[in-house]
Amino acid sequence: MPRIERGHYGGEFEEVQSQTQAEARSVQTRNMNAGWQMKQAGTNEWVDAQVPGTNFTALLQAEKIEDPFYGENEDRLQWIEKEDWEYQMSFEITQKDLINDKIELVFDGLDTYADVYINEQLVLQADNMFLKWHVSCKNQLVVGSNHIRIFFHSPLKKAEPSFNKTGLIFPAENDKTENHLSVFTRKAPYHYGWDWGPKFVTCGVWRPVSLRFIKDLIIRNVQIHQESITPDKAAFTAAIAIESNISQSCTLEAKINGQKVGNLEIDLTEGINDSVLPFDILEPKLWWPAGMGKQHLYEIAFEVVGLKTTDFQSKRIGVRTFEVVNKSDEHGQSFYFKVNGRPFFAKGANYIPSDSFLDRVTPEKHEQIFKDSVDANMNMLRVWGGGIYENDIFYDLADEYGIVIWQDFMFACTMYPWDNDFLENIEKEAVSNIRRLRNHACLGLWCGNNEVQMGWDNWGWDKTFNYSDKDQKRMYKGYEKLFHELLPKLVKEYDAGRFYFPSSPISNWDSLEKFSYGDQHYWGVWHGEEPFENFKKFVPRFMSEFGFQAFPVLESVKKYVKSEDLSIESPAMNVHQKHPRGNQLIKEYMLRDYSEPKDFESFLYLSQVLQAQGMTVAFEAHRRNMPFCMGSLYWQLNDCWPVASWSSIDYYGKWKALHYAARHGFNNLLISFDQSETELQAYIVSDFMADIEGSLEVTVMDFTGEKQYEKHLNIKVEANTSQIYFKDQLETLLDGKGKTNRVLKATFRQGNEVLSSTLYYFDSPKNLRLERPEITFQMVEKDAQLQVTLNTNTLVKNLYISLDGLEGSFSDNFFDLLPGESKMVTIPVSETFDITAHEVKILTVNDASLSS
Ligand code: BMA
Repeated sequence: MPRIERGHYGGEFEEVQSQTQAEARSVQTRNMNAGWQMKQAGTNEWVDAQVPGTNFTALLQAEKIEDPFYGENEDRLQWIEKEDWEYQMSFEITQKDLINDKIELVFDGLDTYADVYINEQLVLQADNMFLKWHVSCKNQLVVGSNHIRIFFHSPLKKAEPSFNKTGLIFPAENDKTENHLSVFTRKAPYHYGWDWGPKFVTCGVWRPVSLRFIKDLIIRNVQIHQESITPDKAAFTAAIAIESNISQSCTLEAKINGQKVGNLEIDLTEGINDSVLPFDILEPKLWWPAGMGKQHLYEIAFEVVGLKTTDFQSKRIGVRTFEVVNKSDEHGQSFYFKVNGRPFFAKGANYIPSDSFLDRVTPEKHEQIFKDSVDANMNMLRVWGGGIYENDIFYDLADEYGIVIWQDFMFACTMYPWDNDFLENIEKEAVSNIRRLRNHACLGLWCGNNEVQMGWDNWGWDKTFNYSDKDQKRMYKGYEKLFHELLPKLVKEYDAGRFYFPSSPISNWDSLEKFSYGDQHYWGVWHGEEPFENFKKFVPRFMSEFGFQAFPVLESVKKYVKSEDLSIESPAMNVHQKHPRGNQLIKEYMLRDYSEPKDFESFLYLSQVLQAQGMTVAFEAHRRNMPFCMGSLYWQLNDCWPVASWSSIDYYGKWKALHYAARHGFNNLLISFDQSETELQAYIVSDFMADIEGSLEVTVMDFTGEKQYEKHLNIKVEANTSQIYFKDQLETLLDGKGKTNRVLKATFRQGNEVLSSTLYYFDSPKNLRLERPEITFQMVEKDAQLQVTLNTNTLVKNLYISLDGLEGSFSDNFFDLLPGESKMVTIPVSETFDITAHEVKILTVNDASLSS
């Protein structure tokens, strides 16, 4: 598969590799990311500044501030958002450069209110972090040294006049600024604080900068539209906008692997020239989401030929059909995805930006997100509306890894202003981002916002903020204008055929009837304090959010607080717990299912075991109920800083117990149990594309490993279904013996290969008679892998193994270990790895509580 050349951001110019000689190119791009400096406005102390970057990261690198994520530093750094900041850099321009017809300064992103001066002449006043800016600047440039200065206004100060004019405090309850100023500024909402995120309201040149020299013409835009697919042929059209400085005839060509697949004669005139170029891919190979097939991608090169100079753009596309089926049916209203005509169950999570300081999210960090997603058998991520429209590379990776992207527009949990200037700004933002993302194979849908309609209907904003009837009417009219009129109109115009809906979820989680319609965020567990068991009752047509918090493990916590702060309620730990009832809820739920943990480390560990246990109930309930329910996206995949949160991967990239549980719960073949008063039933849920014949083995044993029940069944598991394949009476299974020291193991094999295996307990973990185990292990280093083989004399629940100072990814962790079955865990290690230098630590539920 062709992989594109990656820069830090993967912006447009970096993906362009002309097939023509450089001299003949009409467009030359010069990287302008080096040599920047930054200072606080009104001072004279310049420091070197990385671009892409932010004021915070520049200050940190210059050692002007301490690590914002450490201890209680967040509070100490709040002054930064109130100040203005200036960036500057100098560059050379030659006589030859000035021969070009046009020269543009291109900012892939400015955060956010930025006045840009070239040689002290104002050329741009930016006001939207999500926009890319092209500034025509030939007239401002001189031969020799040139200077760019950017004045970044404090986003808070800049929003104040809008607030004063409106006279309304908008209901942005996650925004920790005094008057919820975030709503007036088109900047990542999570920068103002969230219930998992710190408040760092940044400024800076957050995406790459370049200078673009244009001779005769430039391809401004390419939109590829798939017209039809048959096994013989996929037919496309490419709508191409060329900006020309000349009037001349030429040819537009489309090529795949150097082979011409389409061409069009065009008569260029000065200005924008729109053309539609049809092209075909013969015997197309389809693109599938992960787990369903391969991710075939075609790189198409569009080139203008027949002129003195040329321009070139390449786009990578997948051949596939996509449909979101959101229609009335016998239950209510469906909500599911179909790819290449096949309905599929969406498995995945909600993605938030991977850092508060976005320049730190490297291509490697992005790639790790996708590796971790695919390793956990996911096929979908939701880019949630309180973050950012991600970098190009994010969507490139989603294409490559087969992760379907549910894309929110960046609006979350509040109403918004509705004045014309604001709406015009949003229109530019939406058009720019729709254009940028629409050719990606991974793009599944557009959603207007996160939880705005739900909040408006249910969260009592009218009372909390004392809105008059008139204000309420105005506010909601503004809402309708933006989410029911403007955004759907733009999606239709710029990305025709892609599904759009105004707000996720479709309704609130307060009554069961609503679960028959569309997508849901079920927060009865956690916010509503309902038991995990309620995940079985509140099964929607598509679950786009549900979650439960856990702490990072001790090795991670030690990275962000001092040793004297290692207790749950220490001030530093509290800075890193943003949910007001977070600790209390974790403790409450924990004591429902586990005995009190014996110390801080056991508490952290048990919080993860608890989170994984609760979420497993949900994963299985959702999947057992397919095709009624067709999606399970949990809240949330990742963190933007080290914190107690709903994430399954902590800020440092360490998988929590939940991520291992997601891998199991999202396996293409899942064995899942449902217990009534007297009977136990085993469902097998298959997301496979074909039926599978194999054997199901069910055994029940006590915690010393002694078997008392055994059954083998030869079965055919039907593709893309959830069905019951086994049931038996509890009495028979337990053989009249106690349920507190018995475990059932079910394994599905195709030939000798184990496709799925599950353990089932007949009682809550708290009631299980777990003994203090004797665990033995052997370690061997082989082929740059450390292999740890573990054994036990009695059943061990949720064994967590760590090796002091070893950061690598463990092939498994937090697993149950049965006596008589050894388990090997592998960890990649370097050549110089020294086995003796790392102390092994093992935590278990058996040992974690005060009573054990
Ligand atoms: C959902 C999300 C976020 C929030 C999470 C946990 O509502 O959309 O706003 O962080 O719940 O409270």
